Amino acid sequence: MEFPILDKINTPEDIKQLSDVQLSMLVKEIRKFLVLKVSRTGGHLASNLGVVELTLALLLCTDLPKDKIIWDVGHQSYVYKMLTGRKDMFDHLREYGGLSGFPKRRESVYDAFNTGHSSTSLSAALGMAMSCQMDQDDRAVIAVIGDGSLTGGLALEALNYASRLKRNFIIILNDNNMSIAKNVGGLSSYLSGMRAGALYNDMKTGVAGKLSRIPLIGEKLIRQIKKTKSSLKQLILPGMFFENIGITYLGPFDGHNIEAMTRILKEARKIDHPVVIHVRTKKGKGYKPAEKNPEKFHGIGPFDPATGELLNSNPGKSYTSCFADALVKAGEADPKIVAITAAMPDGTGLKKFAERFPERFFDVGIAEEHAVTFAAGLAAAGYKPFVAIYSSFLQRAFDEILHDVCIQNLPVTFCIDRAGLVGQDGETHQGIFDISYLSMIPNMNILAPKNSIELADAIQFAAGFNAPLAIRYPRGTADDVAAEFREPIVYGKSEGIFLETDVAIISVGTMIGTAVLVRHRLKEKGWNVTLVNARFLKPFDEKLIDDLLVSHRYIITIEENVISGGYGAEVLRHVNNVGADVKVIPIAIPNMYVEQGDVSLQKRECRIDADSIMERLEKELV
Ligand SMILES: Cc1ncc(C[n+]2csc(CCOP(=O)(O)OP(=O)(O)O)c2C)c(N)n1
Repeated sequence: MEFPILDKINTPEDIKQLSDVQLSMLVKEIRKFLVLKVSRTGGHLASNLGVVELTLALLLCTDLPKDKIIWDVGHQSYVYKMLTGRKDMFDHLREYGGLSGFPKRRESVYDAFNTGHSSTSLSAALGMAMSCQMDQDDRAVIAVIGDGSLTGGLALEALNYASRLKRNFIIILNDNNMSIAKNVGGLSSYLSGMRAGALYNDMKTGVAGKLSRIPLIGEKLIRQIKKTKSSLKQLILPGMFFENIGITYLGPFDGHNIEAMTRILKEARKIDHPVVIHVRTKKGKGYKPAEKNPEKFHGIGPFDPATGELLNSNPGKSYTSCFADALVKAGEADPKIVAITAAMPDGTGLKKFAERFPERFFDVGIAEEHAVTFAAGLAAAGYKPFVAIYSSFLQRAFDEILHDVCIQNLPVTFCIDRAGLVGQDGETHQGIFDISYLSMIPNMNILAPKNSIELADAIQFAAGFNAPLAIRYPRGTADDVAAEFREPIVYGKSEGIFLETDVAIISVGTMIGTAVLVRHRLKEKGWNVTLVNARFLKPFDEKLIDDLLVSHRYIITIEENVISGGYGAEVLRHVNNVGADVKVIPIAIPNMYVEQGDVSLQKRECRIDADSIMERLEKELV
């Protein structure tokens, strides 16, 4: 495929040399390029298709890399990357060692701040703008945030603080009425209200202009209306919310009109305090399948660009889907069961629960902290909340778990999807810290099912359990390794699978597949090998360890979590406490951020795959 104009763009300066005609040709080429490349590698397509013109307008109006542009979440930064010298890296988008799917300071001087989790851009950009204020540096600082990400508490905290800044600071509110799914909540309705109206500036100048021409009372009327807290004022001054908290509001504008956006960006640069430019865009713009189904194309695997059909459309049942079915079943048996998602009804599988029990399902927006304390409130009032959040996003809600759920010992179940290594989204999205950050919290209980059958059993167990409980399970296709072993779940008890002597392997959750393989290889080398499914990581089954200490010389723990604060560390602590002469070999992820790539590569890099474990055991078992 030919990209005659795009091929010549190596820096943002090259864009500034283009004629209007060339610019509109470039827009088309960028969309073609995006669809072509993402169809091969997978990635965040719909959001990028929606910001093509917006990105071009930003590049036309800034002096990069001196000026700073911060992309919220950063999943929509592909166009920006493409136009800032990285288009040749798109064949390796999200691959190990390749182009990151999110902004990365170490990747390019054009990336001002690393992102990946939502709603951070305003705080980070405000910090940069404040530093410019202190240094009397006049560079532009611009944050681009979606209407979904604006529902996050951190973004609202930053908005509250913005008026403290006494210099220019531009917030582009990229409003497509979507988070991953349809956006939710009062703020979203507020934006919709503005979206439905005529373009603000026309209206403002139109109405105010007409009123001011009324002799004697015209100006007074305008002042009066500006003071009135009525819906009329909202009609005339959309963006009142922003204006009232000290941020000038401009918009809404058509985010697909480069000329209009460059004009308003230049105007906005002249304002000596924070300003929000509200632009309307269409998620998936220019590619029919994505326009029709922006949720599917938010983050997508490789697909056929001609039809939009996924290439690997039958990967088998996922853990997410097993969880979803089990929760619907539990919900049928107990009307007090409610389900909560933070803007990910599809990703967490809760869509099924929502369809079956719409009145017992809550999508709270990208608001993990609120989701957890909201669940605590429901639990305190007698309901049985299941909060489904990805492991890495739940990091946000640490204090809410500790302070609002666990101190009161409330029966909230945390369904932690994407626990373990997640692949292409890389270091910001790895679910490798949850065992550590949860197991330190008193009253928290943690269950790691070994396969999808046990995951369903765990959900059933949770339905009858009356305290905080976290159930962790990974991304991807459900595994039924060791399906023939299905001991009923007993609180705080591990599950013995093969009971022998000498060497004991204790496997955590779905690392059972690796553990079975390692056991097999050790047995081939003549070792007697016990295999245990840890199942409950908290409370920790001390009795099991004490029993193993009697007849084993080695205890190997295998988990997909960082070593610090993990299950193996707990076993080590216990063995040290009882003073047994048994060597503990904890196999876990080193304390590091694991980069993007295939999960199997990541496992090798972390040395938690069967081959690496065997290499280590050959040295350690004597
Ligand atoms: C803390 C956190 N929770 C959830 C996500 C998953 N997530 C990635 S993008 C996204 C939607 C963002 O919506 P919006 O900001 O409107 O951007 P759009 O994709 O619509 O352009 C969500 C929920 C995340 N990245 N970070």
